[in-house]
Order: sequence, then C-alpha cells, then structure tokens
Amino acid sequence: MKKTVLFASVLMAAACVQEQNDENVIVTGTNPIITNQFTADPTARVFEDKIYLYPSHDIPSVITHFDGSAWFSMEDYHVFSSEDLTTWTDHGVIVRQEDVPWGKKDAYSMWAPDCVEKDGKYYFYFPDAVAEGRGFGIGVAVADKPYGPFVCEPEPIKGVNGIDPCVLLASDGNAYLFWGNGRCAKLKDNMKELAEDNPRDTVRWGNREFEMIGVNCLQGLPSRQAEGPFAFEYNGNYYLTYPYVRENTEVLGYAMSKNPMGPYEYKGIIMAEHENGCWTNHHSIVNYKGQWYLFYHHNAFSPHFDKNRSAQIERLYFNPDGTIQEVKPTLRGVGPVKAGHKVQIDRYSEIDGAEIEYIDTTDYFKGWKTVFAKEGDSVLFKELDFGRRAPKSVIFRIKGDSYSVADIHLSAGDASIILRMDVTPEWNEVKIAMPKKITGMQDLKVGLTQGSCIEIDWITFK
Ligand code: FUB
Repeated sequence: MKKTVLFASVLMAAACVQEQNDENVIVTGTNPIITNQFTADPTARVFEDKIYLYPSHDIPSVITHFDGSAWFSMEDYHVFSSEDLTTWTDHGVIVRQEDVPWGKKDAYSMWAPDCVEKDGKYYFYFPDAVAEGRGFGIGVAVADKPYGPFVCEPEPIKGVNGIDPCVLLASDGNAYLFWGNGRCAKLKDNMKELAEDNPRDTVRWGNREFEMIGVNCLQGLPSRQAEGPFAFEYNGNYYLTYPYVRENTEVLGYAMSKNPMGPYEYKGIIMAEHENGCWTNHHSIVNYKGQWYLFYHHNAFSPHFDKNRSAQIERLYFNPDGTIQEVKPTLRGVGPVKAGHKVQIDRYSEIDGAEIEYIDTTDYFKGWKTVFAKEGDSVLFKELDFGRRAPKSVIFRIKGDSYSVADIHLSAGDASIILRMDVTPEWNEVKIAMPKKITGMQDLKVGLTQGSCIEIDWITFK
C-alpha cells in the first residue's frame, strides 16, 4: 500500500513530500546493493542502530551537458535503511527538486547529499542548481526522523557555492561543512549557517578574484578535479577522503590531519579507478557494529552510460598507524546471504572459466547469469549461510543451449555432490533433492562437470 504524506511548514519553509511504501524491501547482500533504482554518491550513516543510506538518485538522462552529451539527471532523493546490509527498506522520496524553494525546479541537479543527527534533529544537506544566478547552492532540510518527513529551509546556506556537502561532527564539539573540491567551514550551532569566525580566502579564477569562506583543505595535495569530500574522525585523526582524477578517471584518495580544518597530509588511494572506465566514484566510510565499511558507486546496471550509477559496499581496514588499506571492488559485497535466498552466483567471489552476462540487455536491472560454456567451468560464492537445519532440496533457475542433461557439481564444507538435471532452452526452475546435509556458513562452489553450455540465473536451497 502506498501512502503519500504532505507536510507544510508555517515559517516559509517549503513542503516536502514523503512517500512510504511498505512493500519496498530489497534483499541482496551482494553488489550492487539496491536493485530497484540507480543509487549514486552513497552516504551511509548509523542512526537508531541501523544503517541509513542517503544516495543521489540517477535517472536515465533527460538533460544535456554544454557539449551536447547526455548528463547527470537527478530530480529527487530516496532514503534506504538496513539492519544487516542485506535487507534494505526503501523509505521513498524525501526531497524533490520541486520542493526546494530556492532551487531551479527543472535542473535535475540534486547531486551528492549527506545527513547528520544533532540533538534529536536530522539535517539533510543537498546540492541543487540555484533558481536565481548560476551554479549550485547547498540546502538543508530538517526532520525528526532519519527517514523524514524533511522540511526544506527557505534559503541555501549563505556563503557556500558548490556541490557534494559532507558534515563532520567533530569531537571538539563543532560541526564542519566540507563541500566541492575540499573546502571546509565551521557551521553555527543551528547547523544551517556558516559560523562568523571562519577564515576567509581570496581565490583567483582567470583574472577575477573572489573571497571565499573557510579553507581549501586539499591545497597542495593531489586533487585534480577533486569533488565529493567525505570527512570523518577515528582514533584521534581526522580523515579527508575524496575522489579525484589520477590519470583519466576518478580514484578515491585520502589525507589525514590532527585538525578538522587541516592542514591535511596526503596518504594515498582507498580505491583505484574503475576498470570499465566509469568516470566517477563517490563514497562514504562508516563503522557499523564494529566493522568499517566503504560505500561507493559503480555503473553496474548501466554499462553504456556511466552517469547511471549504483551503490556498492566493501569492508575497509586500517593499519596500526591509522592509514587505510586499499579496497578492491567485489561482486560478492559484504551482506550475509542465506542459502534460502535466491543465491546470485554471478556475484561470485572467485571464477574459473565461467563467464558472467546480463540476463536482458534491454533491462539491466534484471541482473546477471553465469554461463558455463565448457566442462570444468566453475564459480565460488563465499560465505553462504545454510543455517542449522540442512536444506532438503535445491532449486536451479537454469537454461541451456539445447534440450540436454547436465551434471552440476556442488561443493560446500564436507559435501561434494553431483546433481544430474534436464536442461531446456527456456528458463526453467529445476528442483532436486539434496543427497547430502549441508549446514552452517560455507563457501559454495558450483561447476559444470558434464553437458553442453548451460546458464544459471540463481540457486536456492529449501
Ligand atoms: O552525482 C553527481 C556527481 O557525480 C557527484 O556530486 C559527484 O561527486 C560525482 O559522483
């Protein structure tokens, strides 16, 4: 059932619409994590013992860049939450471009946002194209709950022009706004304005000079085309992490300091360039239940247009000296996957010979299939939870290149079994009794031992 609730504020603040759809539950555990829409620039925050995800919401392009190419198009923000990093609830739309009093109503420019909690209020920071003048402003919308309803402030934050806000609530008691290519300024206690005592810079663009509030924390550091700053504090160190162009596309880099406003010292790469050329990356770093995670994006559901991106997660680790270990993107991701889920073995941990293809190239959200073209091809899916009661049967969603018989080898823990099944040229769900008991957390290996080319969409154990 879909409920639409309209909230209006008396004090000139704009109305924001929140849609709540109880059926909007997504179960993945693998990458990408959200499979019902594009989710770029994922900012993850822990509120009320859950992960709340505030991404920007790419849609197929409806606007063009100055060079005529299809451009980023984002008209609203959704918020998602999860307790286990596998089951995600889409709480619906929290802010739309039409609701922003100072924003251009048809700019489709609702780029990377952030949300922080202070004294029981949730402050959602978002960029939008300004209706009057040029460029981007950064707005604030306030709510009593992490999923809204959010009420937009009537004006953007004064003194701030730019994109990609991130707010650091530092242990010195201050809140710091980072934005654009690494600029940082202290916020007032009201979280909606810059503090009066911020330093000021004179910045030169061409032959014009501008006074800018705050400091450029990336001054002198590798920061070509830097954007998307994400700052956090851990073990007495401040970390300023940010995408920038090392060669041709963005990497995630980072710098450390003993002070929120720097000076920062460059330390290296958190994630290298995406191998497929996806130009942007954008991220957040969060500790949830004792484990650090990197949330980032990739264009997995849009292989031919890298401005339609999807959020992914990996575990992140620190070295004893506080530096960060480089993170490699995976398909397996971090969420617990139960054997009773539709186990998407195409999100493999290791692959040997098999190949991964999209199921439907007219609708990439249908996901992938694993193609076993020759005997011996296999994939390994790590950390599959078979639970305490051994499943009695296994179901394969499978097809082949002809009517045939295939022998599929499954191994997990002590069990190593070969299952013979009929394969048809159309997708079919084939159910087979499990000849051996498998329980507990196991790495599952699936391989073709005999038969012609087969494709598997998913496997589930009942
Ligand atoms: O999503 C639009 C822009 O692309 C973000 O604001 C940047 O950080 C980049 O990810």
